[in-house]
Formats: sequence, C-alpha cells, structure tokens
Amino acid sequence: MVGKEDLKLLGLEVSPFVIRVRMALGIKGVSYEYVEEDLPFNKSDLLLASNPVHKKVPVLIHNGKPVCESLVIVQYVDELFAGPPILPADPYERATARFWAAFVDDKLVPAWIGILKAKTEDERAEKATETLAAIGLVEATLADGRAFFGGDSIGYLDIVLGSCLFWFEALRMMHGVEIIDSGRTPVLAAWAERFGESAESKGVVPGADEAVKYANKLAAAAAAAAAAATK
Ligand SMILES: N[C@@H](CCC(=O)N[C@@H](CS)C(=O)NCC(=O)O)C(=O)O
Repeated sequence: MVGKEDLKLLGLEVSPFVIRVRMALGIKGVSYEYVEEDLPFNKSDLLLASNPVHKKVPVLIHNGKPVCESLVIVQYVDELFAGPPILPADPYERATARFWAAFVDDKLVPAWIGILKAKTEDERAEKATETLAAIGLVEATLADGRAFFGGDSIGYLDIVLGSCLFWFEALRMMHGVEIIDSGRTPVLAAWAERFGESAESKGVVPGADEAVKYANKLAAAAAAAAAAATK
C-alpha cells in the first residue's frame, strides 16, 4: 500500500463514476479516505468548494487539491502511482481506449440513464433502442479474443464500462431491458462475467438491488416535488 499521500475521495456508493476511481485506486494499491456524500439533495460544503463547476462526485482531493471528472481522475491516478498500468502503454492503444471511454460517456451512459428517467413507455423504448445500438458497437471492439479490453487484465475501458454493469442489471430488474445478453452480445456477456468475478471489482461494485433502491428514492423525491408544485 502507498500511504504517504493524503487522498480523500468524495463519493456515492451507487455511482458508476465513483466506482471507476475506487477501482483505479485499488489496482494501484493506494489507501485513501472515502467520504460518502448524501446526493443529490445534501451536498457537503467540501464537495461544493472542490467541484464548483459541476458539483458532482467523484472528486479526488490529493494533498488538498481537487481533481474532478471520473475519466480525468482515473488517468491522474494512473500517472501518479506506480503499480499495474491502467491505460495501455502503446500510444495507439491508449488513443483507442480513450476514444471508446468517451463513446461510453457521451453515447451509452446518457442512453441508459434515459431509460431510468423516461416519463413515458415510448420514451423508454426509444432510449432502450439507443442503448442497444451503442452497446452493439462496443461489443464489436472486443470481438478479437481478448479476455478484457485491457488484454489479460482489467484496464481503462474495462473500468469505464464495467462500473455500469450493476446498473444494467438494475434496469433489467426494473424495466425488463437486457442491455448485455448472451444471445445479442455474447462477447460482452462473457466479459461481464469475468469482470464480476475479478478481484478489482469485488468489494467496490455494489449489488443491483442497491441501484434499484437508489433509483426508487430518486423517483419518489421527483414525484413528491411534482405533487408539491401542483398544490
Ligand atoms: N461526468 C461525470 C459524471 C459524474 C456524475 O454524474 N455524478 C453524479 C453521481 S452518479 C452526481 O454527483 N450527481 C449529483 C448531481 O447531479 O447533482 C464524471 O465522469 O465524473
């Protein structure tokens, strides 16, 4: 364990973005203080001061200096600490991993969050179609026999996409949408199993039931706010 650095992570247990950072710190064998935020309703002063632009977790505070945005933080952790590499060493492979990580966050994540937030069944079906189209493209990038996007071990893109898997399971439980399934996306289905069994994900990725609970809490709060607004 590397213990000399002062590292504090502001997080939320069910946030895929926070899980990415926890996995990266775990891969590097770094110890850190974890602070759970009460989101989205009671942001701490420390969170507001550390991430005044987005006011979101994760924030990694390193020797008093905040670093925000999960993809940026994972790269920072990889550059800062020795230990197993997270991004590929080869520049072309690094560029490709970053390209697909951006694709996950720009296309796939908004689509699956859209399934959760949809106000009508038509909207939900539209977001599900978008999600399946995006995941199909990711499936094709892993169809070359590698165990993980990172090769033989978990790397950058594995962390980025793998952090969303328990929410995919929650979406299956809540709305019957199968984002990854062995018929349509067999390569990702096998990868997801390996990811779930990996030491890197154990103890950091919660069960899908936690995601369901959080989604229900947000939905109840939204319903209460809507009811209050019509009074
Ligand atoms: N692009 C950001 C997304 C972070 C994010 O959406 N965090 C959520 C928790 S999952 C949050 O802090 N939400 C609080 C809010 O929206 O007010 C990242 O990659 O770090």
